[in-house]
Amino acid sequence: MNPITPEALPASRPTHLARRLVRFALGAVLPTLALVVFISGCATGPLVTNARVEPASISPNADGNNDATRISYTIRRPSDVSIYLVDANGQRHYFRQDRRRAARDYNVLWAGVIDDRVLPNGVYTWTVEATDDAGRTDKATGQITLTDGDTNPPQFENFAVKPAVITPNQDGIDDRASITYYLSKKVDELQVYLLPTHPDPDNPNPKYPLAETEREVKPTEPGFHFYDYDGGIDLGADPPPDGDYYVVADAQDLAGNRTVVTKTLTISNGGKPRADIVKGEITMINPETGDRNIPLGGAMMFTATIENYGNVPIRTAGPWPGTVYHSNENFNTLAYRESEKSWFEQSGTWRFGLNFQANPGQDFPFRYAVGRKEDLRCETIDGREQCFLDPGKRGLVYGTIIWDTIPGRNPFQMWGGLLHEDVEVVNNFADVQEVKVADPNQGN
Ligand SMILES: [Ca+2]
Ligand SMILES: [Ca+2]
Repeated sequence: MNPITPEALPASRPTHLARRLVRFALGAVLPTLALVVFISGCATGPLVTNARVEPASISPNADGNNDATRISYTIRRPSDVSIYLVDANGQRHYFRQDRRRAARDYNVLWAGVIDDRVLPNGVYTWTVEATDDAGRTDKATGQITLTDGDTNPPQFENFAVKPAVITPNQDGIDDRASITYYLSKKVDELQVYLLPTHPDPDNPNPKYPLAETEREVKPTEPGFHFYDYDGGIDLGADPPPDGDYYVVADAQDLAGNRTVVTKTLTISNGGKPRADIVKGEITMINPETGDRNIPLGGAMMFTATIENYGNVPIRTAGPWPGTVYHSNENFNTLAYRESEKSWFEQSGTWRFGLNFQANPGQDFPFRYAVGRKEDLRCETIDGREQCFLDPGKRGLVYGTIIWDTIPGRNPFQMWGGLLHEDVEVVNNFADVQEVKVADPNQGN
């Protein structure tokens, strides 16, 4: 048996248009299956028979009325088959070109679309042409009229990707790209994704789809659209591998007009930053006595080691190891006093901090860079010095707190934390220890 076989549809993915066409095709084809006849391989006679295009007039505008026509034909010997339309200027528009076809009946729907565009209104001559292995060519022709076609393709106006290079590693510098455009009309299907400019041949699905930032305008509706792209890292995913990508925006309207636009985006130093306090250990002592009883006005020293065990640099900033805090100060008051803006809280910066029980003010008031300058790599970025603890490196942190006030609770618990500012406290409540400030008025 050689059942009538719908050809593969032109769209590369199951669009609304395709789904409608398939339903239409099945409805038309199934009742005829009972009438299928055997077609034997004929060595002679016409190659193409029974060629028809019905209806002979369509209005490809997705209004549900006469949007598509059915092209049916019989191939009687294995052939290379082309189907094309010739417009009033004599130009050919190929629907199929040199497709290898076995001997049998064929049946395919056509909605007026060639190369992702609805053809302009007009009268066209259709041709089904076949060439067999002996080089003999045969063809059938007829006319089809297109009226009221939707020939207005969707447009991505002002399509922009900024910046052109991102480093999605949550360090607060170039972590995200904004992708924006104005979509000119309602569409049926829309995708925005990253595609490597040099895809790995072993990777069958190299696309990285982008989710639009939620707004009132639905992704398929006309209007301004916005993607805030961080490589997926804020949701815990690893970003795509470092390299060059196309940002592809691809839309298809209901009539089948399809528009694809691209810009380039480079990803470098991408990855989830990973660092911790080595062994979770923090040494806190009164340097005079070696314990944690501090006379009022006395010093408590601490040391800790931070390790970057991830694959991307982590960014840090002062106050630098060795800094002395008075107990009523915090990193903000030091930043004001020293006129050093980089010491204020900064998105994406990593710092080691100390916090204590019943602390009435700023969380983790005593903050420090995650290493000494000699542990770090520093460079000037956009006119400012930025320092990084590179993957595999350790940073030494130490400092002094002068307890010249008595906390509301005494003795009190004190602990460290590794702060990834505006992202998370990576290791809160590290090495909780009891500290006591001796109040001379209470005789202890
Ligand atoms: Ca129509
Ligand atoms: Ca970055």
